[in-house]
Amino acid sequence: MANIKIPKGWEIPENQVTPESVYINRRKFIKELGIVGAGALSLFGSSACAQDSKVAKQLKPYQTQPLDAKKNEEFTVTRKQTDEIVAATYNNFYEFTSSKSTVWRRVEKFKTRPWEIEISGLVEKPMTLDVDDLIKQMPLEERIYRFRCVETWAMVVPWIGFPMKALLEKVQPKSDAKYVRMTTFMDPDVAPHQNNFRLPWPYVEGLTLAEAMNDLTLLVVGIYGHILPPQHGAPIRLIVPWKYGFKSIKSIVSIELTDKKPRTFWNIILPREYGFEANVNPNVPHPRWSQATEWMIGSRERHPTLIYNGYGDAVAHLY
Ligand SMILES: Nc1nc2c(c(=O)[nH]1)N[C@H]1C(S)=C(S)[C@@H](COP(=O)(O)O)O[C@H]1N2
Ligand SMILES: [Mo]
Repeated sequence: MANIKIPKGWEIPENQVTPESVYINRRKFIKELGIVGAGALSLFGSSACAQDSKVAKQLKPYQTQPLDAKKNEEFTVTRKQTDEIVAATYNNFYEFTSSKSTVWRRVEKFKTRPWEIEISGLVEKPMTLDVDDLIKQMPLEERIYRFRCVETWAMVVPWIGFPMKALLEKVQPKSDAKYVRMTTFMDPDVAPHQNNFRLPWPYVEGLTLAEAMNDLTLLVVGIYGHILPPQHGAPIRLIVPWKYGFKSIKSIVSIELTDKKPRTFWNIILPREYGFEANVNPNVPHPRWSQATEWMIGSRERHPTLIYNGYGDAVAHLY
């Protein structure tokens, strides 16, 4: 697996960020004007607005059901929250496409319910659960986190989820469990890039057990007061806010406790560029670009990157 030749086109989008920012600002503009349906568009005559109305209509199916959860005030940030429409239309979900601004449209056939998640390996109580049964048993809360992609884009969003620790305590890791290995669904009929046999599908990520048990580590089932929409990794995804975004695996079907460090998707593809640990660090440049600064999607804001993405107090002791 380690010798896979990566098609050039696959690598490029990881660093192609500028054109999308222009596109997204237009989306933000529509949101701010409060245009949600085609009717409101009669206010404008231009063809650009006709195009925007099409986008607004297409986005509708992804405006999912409300999901209530108490805000945990311990987890908030001073930086301005990213607009929902911006976060929902700029995604990485390589199973569907490498074009970030189109993921939200290409997930149309992706059925995220019913959905089962299997917890197995070195645990006392292995189990397979329907995701909605799991959600009912878990302590849901809302947390506003910074999020930092390895490509240098960043956002601030309110996730709804529960600490991974709560699930692990339920299945009871055995004393020899050292790592948690998580796997995304596999369905090439729905997710066309999974037909690319040169890539090591399904997407796999991993954490040490200590990282998985850290209070910051969330299993996420909602965002902005809604059920997680497909493009964000419905019905359940990981969020580890002190690590680069690729660690935060989407649409999880399996969580396995192991005693061996798992090989992970990007690490298999480009081991010199994407490590297992992948903690946000302004002082360690990516081999192809600097990590010193980051830009907030949907805006022109640029900020210095923070070590551990600003979460050092909670996680620095792990390293
Ligand atoms: N299964 C899967 N999970 C994934 C990815 C992916 O391509 N497939 N992309 C990762 C990357 S690189 C990032 S930055 C985040 C993006 O999450 P968002 O689209 O919800 O912002 O998801 C991560 N999780
Ligand atoms: Mo990313």
